[in-house]
Amino acid sequence: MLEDALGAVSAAADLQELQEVRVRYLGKKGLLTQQLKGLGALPPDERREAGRVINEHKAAVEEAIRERRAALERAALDEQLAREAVDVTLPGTQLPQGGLHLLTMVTHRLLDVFTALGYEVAVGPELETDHYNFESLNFPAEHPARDEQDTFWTTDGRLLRTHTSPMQVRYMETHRPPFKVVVPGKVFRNEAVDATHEAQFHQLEALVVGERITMADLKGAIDEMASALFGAGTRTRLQPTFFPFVEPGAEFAIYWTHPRTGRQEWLELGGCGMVHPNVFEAVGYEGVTGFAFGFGIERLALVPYGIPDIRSFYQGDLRVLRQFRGAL
Ligand code: YSA
Repeated sequence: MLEDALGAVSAAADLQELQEVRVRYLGKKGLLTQQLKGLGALPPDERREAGRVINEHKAAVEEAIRERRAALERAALDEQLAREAVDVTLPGTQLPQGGLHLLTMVTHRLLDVFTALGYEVAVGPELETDHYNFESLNFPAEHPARDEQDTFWTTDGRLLRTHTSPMQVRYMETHRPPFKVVVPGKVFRNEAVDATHEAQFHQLEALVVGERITMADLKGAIDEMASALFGAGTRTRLQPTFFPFVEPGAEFAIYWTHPRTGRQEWLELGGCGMVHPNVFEAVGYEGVTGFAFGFGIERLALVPYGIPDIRSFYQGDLRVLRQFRGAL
């Protein structure tokens, strides 16, 4: 029986089988247990020797089971470790890396230029009121200049701002001069979309107010920006034009070398002028003057990088966007 028991123990292929062998020999009704129980039936002189032998066998079977269990558990653990092994020296999975959109990079670059010149940066709401977008900027209702900025209206009578200029008034309402501030942001126009016009685009607005701010300061600020962006000594020009919230008003352009054609040409950027007295009156400012300018950021990004169509900024085509990764 001992041989059978030891053979069964070493043949047990897993812990479940080993448990069955243990029950078969050492359980309450197990074969060795039965033998022990049968000792009482033996004559007293045989009982002691038989008891010793059975107990020895029992201990041997218990020991064999303990060893087999340890071996099976070790094998199971080894197998699990092998199955779940991780090779920490293998190269990791490459995650796709995003990048900043060209317009974001150009905006950051512009903000760097202006903050270095001491300008503060402010942002304002894209959903505006008629008051801030037009009325307070000296566009009364029915003023023909409103036609130039056709607008998306909401059903509650508000509108998507058509330019960043409303922030001039919002900023002046909450700050006292002197100050220099720039406002980047998204603007919207109800326009026929083509290669140079989008219904949604970005502008950067600058506003400087103080005691003796002049048109020469305006020209100087535009010159500084042009030199920072396109190199020292870059020429700029102002040409008279009309915006209701400035007097005098002008369009401004930068003379630069087109990187693709190599030709020197004027790049029209946006509008500018001296803040109109009616605008100062609307915010309760007295005894100060100021200048402002605003321009399209897409325009500034389109031409230098030779992008033929403004719509490519918003189509999300990675083949286009990837070309400008780290461009600035
Ligand atoms: C004028 C005087 C100031 O003291 C301050 C700001 C201004 C600018 C004024 N708020 C304005 O929006 N003028 S604008 O209608 O001529 O637009 C300025 C620039 O925005 C344009 O020169 C152009 O670069 C860009 N822009 C206009 N419509 C656009 C557009 N860019 C893309 N798509 C459109 N639909």
